[in-house]
Amino acid sequence: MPENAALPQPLHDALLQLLGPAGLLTATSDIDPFCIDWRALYHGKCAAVLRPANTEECAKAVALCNQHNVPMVPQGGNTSMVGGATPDDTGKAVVISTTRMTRIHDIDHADLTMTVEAGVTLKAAQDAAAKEGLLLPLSISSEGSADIGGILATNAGGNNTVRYGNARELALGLEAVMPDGNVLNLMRKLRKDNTGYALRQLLVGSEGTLGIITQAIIQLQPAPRSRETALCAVADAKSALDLFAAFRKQDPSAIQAFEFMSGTSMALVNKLIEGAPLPLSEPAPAYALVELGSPRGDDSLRSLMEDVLGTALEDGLVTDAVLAESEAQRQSLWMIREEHAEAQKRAGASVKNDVSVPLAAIPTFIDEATKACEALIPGIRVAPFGHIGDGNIHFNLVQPEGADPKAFLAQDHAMMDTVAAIVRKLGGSFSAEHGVGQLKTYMMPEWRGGAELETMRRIKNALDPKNLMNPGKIFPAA
Ligand code: FAD
Ligand code: 2HG
Ligand code: ZN
Repeated sequence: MPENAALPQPLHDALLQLLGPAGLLTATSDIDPFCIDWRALYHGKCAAVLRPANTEECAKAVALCNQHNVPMVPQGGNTSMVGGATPDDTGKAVVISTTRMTRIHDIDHADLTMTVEAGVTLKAAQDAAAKEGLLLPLSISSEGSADIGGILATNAGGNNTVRYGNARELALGLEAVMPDGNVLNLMRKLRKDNTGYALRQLLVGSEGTLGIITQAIIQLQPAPRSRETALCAVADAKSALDLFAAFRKQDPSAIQAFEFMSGTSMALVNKLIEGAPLPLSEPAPAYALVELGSPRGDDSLRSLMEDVLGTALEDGLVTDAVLAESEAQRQSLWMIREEHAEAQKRAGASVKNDVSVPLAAIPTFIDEATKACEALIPGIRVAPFGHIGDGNIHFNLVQPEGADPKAFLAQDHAMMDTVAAIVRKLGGSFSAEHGVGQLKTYMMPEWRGGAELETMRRIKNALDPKNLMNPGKIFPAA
């Protein structure tokens, strides 16, 4: 692998003067952690890591890099599942990290908004909202590290999308440093504002290819005053969907989360994560985790949960269930769900298919994709889980026990293409929430080719004619 290339001396000196030693990292041991992704699939190189402390510093640093034609890779919590925040291995780029931009400016109770800098972690933002009796309605397992900038840049989804939408729906206002260093200030708190193109929505989900998000105004909600959470054993995805429909029929607005876990994936959590045993009497083929929430503080939610689950148990739709009786129990049920990604990481190499299909097609998708993958690689562990209420299944494939991880990963495209063909036939998407990053660029021509990809390229060229902002992401090499 090539060594880290040095920054051109005049650029180095200008950046050091602008950012100070805390804002410019060049020692290999300091910058290496910024060059490896969470899954350790990509080991890139960079010339430096820039850590601006505010928008002004970020804008000036970007302008300098642009003048010197240095590529820039925006990075937040570095939890991308698709190598989106990892530089390539030429070592020419700088990583621009938002980790020092951590101010929460304002929580507005009239408009129900929070104004934050991009480097505030989702967890810190959620906690700040909770302290004021409000809810930041986005929840993902990486929330301790993932930050507001990264979440908006990827349009993250997660556990509460079924009720409140993706990150996109929460972004009322945005500020971004564009590739030439200009600041685009879209920091408006308005729910109604039809004044031309919605540029903030262009930046949301742009995966760092159009600019660096530096601040945002996020919509909040009143915190639910009551919550009910249950883990249910079910026969399969079809039963989980029938249970979802039963809750939705009673009160769609009460469903805060509806998650699916296969027996294979659950077993990995129970085996590999300390303190996460199965809280049911015996293992099941599949599970649903349901959370209801209500602004009312009465016991109507408990009645709703008990009524629907009671009928489902009588009908055999649910074979066993545990209801959280305290906040601690609620958290331990969620811990089991949230550890799925970590458990699969510990189980060896895995190939992720973060797909979505229409709800009705999920059982067919899981059946067909399971059979196809088992035929492709004997012994493969098919371990799907995910946000089934949104039609989003993480159809993850874990290496056969004892297999060589490298040999398994060498077949990643064969596995991804096998799954993708079925997703495509069923009218789905190859990336529901994790984005394209560098992992899935090769799929773009087939899935988004023609006018759609061409329009994306024109936007990219117009805003970043030198292709300096996160090159190699989203777009396949020309
Ligand atoms: P990074 O990984 O640092 O960057 C992600 C992308 O955004 C890169 O392309 C990067 O260049 C760009 N970027 C980062 N910051 C900025 C910025 N300020 N301006 C412009 N571009 C920027 N995702 C989900 O959607 N739902 C989940 O449930 C979910 N669960 C996860 C669980 C685990 C354990 C892990 C490891 C990841 C999970 N993810 C999930 C994926 C990931 O956490 C999210 O995509 C998250 O939004 C990334 O935030 P980040 O700050 O870590 O971004
Ligand atoms: C989740 O839902 C994340 O937990 C991670 O999106 C999914 O590990 C995965 O594939
Ligand atoms: Zn997810």
